[in-house]
Parts: sequence; structure tokens; C-alpha cells
Amino acid sequence: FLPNPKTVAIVGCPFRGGQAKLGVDNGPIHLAEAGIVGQLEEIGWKVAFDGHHQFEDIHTADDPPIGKLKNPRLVSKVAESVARVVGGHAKNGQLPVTLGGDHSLAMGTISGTLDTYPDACVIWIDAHADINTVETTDSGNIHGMPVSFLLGIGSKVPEFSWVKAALKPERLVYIGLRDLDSGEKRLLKEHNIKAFSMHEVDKYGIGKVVEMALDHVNPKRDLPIHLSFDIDALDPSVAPSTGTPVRGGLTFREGHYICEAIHETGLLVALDLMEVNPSIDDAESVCQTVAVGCSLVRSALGETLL
Ligand code: B3U
Ligand code: MN
Ligand code: MN
Repeated sequence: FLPNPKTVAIVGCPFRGGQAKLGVDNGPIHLAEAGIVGQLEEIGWKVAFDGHHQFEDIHTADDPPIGKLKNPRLVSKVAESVARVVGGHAKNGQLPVTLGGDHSLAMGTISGTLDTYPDACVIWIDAHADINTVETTDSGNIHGMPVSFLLGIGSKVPEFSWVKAALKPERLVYIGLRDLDSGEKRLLKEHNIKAFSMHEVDKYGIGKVVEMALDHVNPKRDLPIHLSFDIDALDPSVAPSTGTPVRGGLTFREGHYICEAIHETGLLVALDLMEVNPSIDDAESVCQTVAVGCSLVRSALGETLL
């Protein structure tokens, strides 16, 4: 889908309004400082990066909750602007790599992808399903909700009317799940959404799981792929610096294998790496998490072991 020379557009999104913890807005700054741009050039990409996305022009002085939703106007406006930026890069034939920031940003990145590639499928790697609706959310944190907005399920919130329900349930697949709210489990069943939890990763092995996931969303291997990778999909021993770590996650290799296998399809058109929080845990943990984040991105963009 991408013209030569292959160009990545880094979209750094220092944003944390979709959840309560401080620090996740510094994730993209650390990933950039760790040298992700040079690393991608090293493996043969042209890289466009002209600084982190600025959200300062987005004013929401008064942003009281809507129902349970926290920072709704801010999250909506930020995601809308991210959708425009990601969609713009995709239309220019570049591969947008969005560095978060919290996962509410994916409402924007995936909207941007689907605007450019309407038949794209989404592979969502996460400990969480992020599919709560206005009705089911307990926390009110919108980073636990972007998928429901993209699918158009749950009550409509007028402030989010720009989000088209452009994602079909059959074009979405999850890998790595292990911490779902009961309402989320119901939604996955109701909408027939394919999900490979850690149970299936243990049972079949990651190679088979990725193949089954692709068979589901991309049976002919001809549709563009948007990969949305929440770093908390990895086990906390591998990626400790994230806001909501959940034990029993993907190993270092399982995470990388997913990225390598998706690269091998030649169908990747957009990538998100979300929820790296450099304020969590000690300096060594931060270093480890940032390094693993960079290396997942490199794997998805074609770094090989041999
Ligand atoms: N499902 C919970 C917890 C959660 C979702 N995503 C993260 N945590 N990172 C919620 O708040 O919706
Ligand atoms: Mn997530
Ligand atoms: Mn998560």
C-alpha cells in the first residue's frame, strides 16, 4: 500500500487525559530521546518527525464529566486532531507511527486510518479490551473506551459526534487480554468480536494465535492492517513502566513475534505504541520499558533477527 521510498511519520502524542495517572504524557518524549528516529533510519526507513504533536491550542477550560466520562471534551478534541494528522500522513503515503500517551488516542489514530483505508482491519494488543461504553464504564477513564466509540456501540455522546462508527466488529481482533470488566466480556460476546486472551496464547502458542487472528480479520491477506499496541500487553516483568500493569502478560519474544509476523504480511499501514509511563517505577524500569517499546516498533517495521 505504501509508495517507495518507504517513509514513516512519527506522531508523538504527549497526552494523558484519557486516564488519571501523571506521566504517560512523557512517554513519547522518552521514546524519541531513546533514539527511535535514528533506529528506524538504520533499518532503511525515511523518517519524518518534526517534534511532538502540540495540543496547546485545544482549550477546554471547563470540562466537567459527562455521565461518568472524565475530561470528555479534551479527549474528544485531542483525538479528533490526531485523526486529522494520522489521516493526513496516511493519505500522503506515509506510515504513521503514533507514540502515546494514553490509549484514548487510538480513537483518533484508527479514525485517521479508516478514513484513508476504509477496509483496514485493526489488531489490538492489550491486557485490556478498552471497549467500555458510556453504560458499562466504571472508572470513567476514556482510555478504557476507545474501541466502543470506533464500533459505534453504546449511547452516543454528542461531544464525540465526529467519530464515525467506521470499524466493523469482524475487522477487529484482540491478542493478550487478561483484565476485562464484566460489561466488556458481555460486549465481546454480543458483537461477536474475536479475542485471543493469554489463555489462548498459552494453549496454542503465539505463532498459531497470530495466524488465527489474521485468518479472522484478514483471511485473504489483502487488507491494510492497523496495529494498536498497548505496552501493558507485555508482562510487567518486561514492561513495568505503565499505568495499569497486569501480571501474566506476553513475554518479550511473544510481543516481538506479533510485530514481526505483522511486518511479514507487508500489509501494515499504521502503528500505535501506547501507555509507556516514565513516571512509574525506578529509572531502570523506565529504561527497560522505553527500550522494549522502541524495539517493538522496529520489529513491526521490519527489523529482523538475522
Ligand atoms: N477496564 C478498566 C481498566 C482499564 C482499561 N484500560 C486500562 N485500564 N489501561 C477501565 O477503566 O475501563
Ligand atoms: Mn489499552
Ligand atoms: Mn491496557
